[in-house]
Amino acid sequence: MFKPALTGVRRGRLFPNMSVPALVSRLVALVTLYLTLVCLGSTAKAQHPTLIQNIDGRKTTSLDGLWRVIVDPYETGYYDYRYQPSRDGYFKDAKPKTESDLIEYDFDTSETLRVPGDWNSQRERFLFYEGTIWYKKSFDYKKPANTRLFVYFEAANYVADVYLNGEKLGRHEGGFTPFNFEVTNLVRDQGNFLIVKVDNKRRRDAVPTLNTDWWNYGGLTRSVKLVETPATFVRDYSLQLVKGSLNRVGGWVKVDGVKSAQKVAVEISEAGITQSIQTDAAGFAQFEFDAKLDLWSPEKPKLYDVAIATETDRVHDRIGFRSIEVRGSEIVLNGQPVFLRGVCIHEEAPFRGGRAFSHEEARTLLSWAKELGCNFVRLAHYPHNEAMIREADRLGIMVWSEIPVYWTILWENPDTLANAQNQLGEMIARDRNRSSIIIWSVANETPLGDARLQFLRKLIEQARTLDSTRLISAAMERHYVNGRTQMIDDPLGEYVDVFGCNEYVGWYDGLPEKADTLEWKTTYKKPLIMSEFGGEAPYGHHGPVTRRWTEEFQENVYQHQVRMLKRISFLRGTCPWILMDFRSPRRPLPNIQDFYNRKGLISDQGEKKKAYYVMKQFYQELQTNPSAGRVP
Ligand code: GCB
Repeated sequence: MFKPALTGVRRGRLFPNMSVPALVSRLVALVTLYLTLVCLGSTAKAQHPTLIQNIDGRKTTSLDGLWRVIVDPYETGYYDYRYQPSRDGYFKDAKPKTESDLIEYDFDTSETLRVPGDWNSQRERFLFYEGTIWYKKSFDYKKPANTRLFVYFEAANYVADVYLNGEKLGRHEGGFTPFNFEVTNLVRDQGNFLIVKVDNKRRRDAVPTLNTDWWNYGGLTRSVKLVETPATFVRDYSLQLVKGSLNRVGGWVKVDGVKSAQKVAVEISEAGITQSIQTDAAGFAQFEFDAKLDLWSPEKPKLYDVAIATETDRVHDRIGFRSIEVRGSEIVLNGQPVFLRGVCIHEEAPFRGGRAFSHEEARTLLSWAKELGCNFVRLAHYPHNEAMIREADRLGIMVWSEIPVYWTILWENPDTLANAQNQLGEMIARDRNRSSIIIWSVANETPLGDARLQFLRKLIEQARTLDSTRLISAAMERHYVNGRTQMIDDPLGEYVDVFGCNEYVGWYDGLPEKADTLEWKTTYKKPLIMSEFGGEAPYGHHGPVTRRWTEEFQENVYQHQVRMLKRISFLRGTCPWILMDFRSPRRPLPNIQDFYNRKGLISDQGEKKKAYYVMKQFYQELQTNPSAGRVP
């Protein structure tokens, strides 16, 4: 949810002939009304039309590093004692003017936290903290004439209220997608202070809702940047192969600024392409052109240098071109059927724990997946940081990306839907030019029902409108029709391109051998990705194969799973749960879990468990013979 603040109230126009005290009191009333509206969650639902595309292709100044923070569990810095939004909140960064002044906070002598970074993993006493922390960063910025300046947040979990120099820029809801605010008219050469209130309290009506099986890492979990652009600049663009084609590129450009109607060139110089287009008065232009390109694939992840040039701006990107389709039960990449050898990954940092955010961590996780034999990853259960997607582009790993519509969302609440739609829109806006992403997934393990179906259909329609080229999926429900047949006939199946299905046969559902007796059926002729399966064992915990929590038990789950998976004729992908152990508040078992979900094939310290090798061998077989052992 992105809500820019109201700005620019001018005395002369709005309040003619008003005395100064009357004017002040009117302004106070207005501000209070506004803050109340923001607090109550006003209904203005912007579709992030303002997100700047390809932030790394821009001139940026990092605001990462140490930020001053104030922990505020009662939100004293936001509400007064009547629980009304306060005019003199911490965002004012007030200082005593005389020695008798009463001000009960001081950012400049408060403790610090690193940004990017969740707070939970930075201080022992914040491990379980869910609430508000205020962040403050001071900076100077000499903005050249004829430029614009934005502050860009790669993500803040979960609600962020943002203020520059005491003025509210806006509020953003949703913990895993980027947002930006323009600060051109507020920034000054010296002494700027950016204050962000970040609140990660879980809410029943939020997305995700109260109940998840992952850690609710709070804070400015990803980088914060100042982005400088020309007065008129390329705000957004899309470039992909047209659906169903291997040699025709389609897309659009959106120019923003006073000179929005102008000539734009789309250049792929390595392929000898320069396409000229003209934007309309709203700054928008669409294009399509023929192009003979080396297609992006896991075997050859070719990326082209693409430039979008206007009279006033030039932005570079690295873009791969590939097609992805479904034909009957096949998933078809660049015209060839493909089996998705995948693994699920949470955005958790190897070795150190906490939310991952860096290219280095992305490379570690994705190279572990490659070593396992993967050509595909499911980035669960929310949009991961952009470095993951950029590295997947480079390494040639196809990606399933999803929003945190997980378990028990409030299907009938229009605000919950708007929130999910906004997060879906922001995910697609950020990553629509990344060739690695082949699937947008709209939900995980959601209970059957009419309200749920209507909710998810709206998300699917939205995803198709925003991006006609990728496949849509969801991890869906299945059920037993007798003790031996697993049936996939979730009504949502009609609307997706590919089924996702999570099953824990051998772990939550019977013992490992149960898998040998099962048959899988579906009422649809669509490909299936087994999007989760597995079992838990801490690395190094050994014992008899029949003893739960041992590596041997986990290995046995995988052995029986693999045999079962090979018998599913419409299976076109597998994503075991999960690459690496991750923190979860739902996993307290002492000496085994200790608040970690231990279903990793690899421990959080990078140690490979026995089950890892079962999966690796299956993927080796599939690499040499994509239909290895599977029934036709
Ligand atoms: C699931 C969920 C996943 C959990 C996993 C588990 O079905 O989709 O988020 O972590 O099971 O380990 O139980």
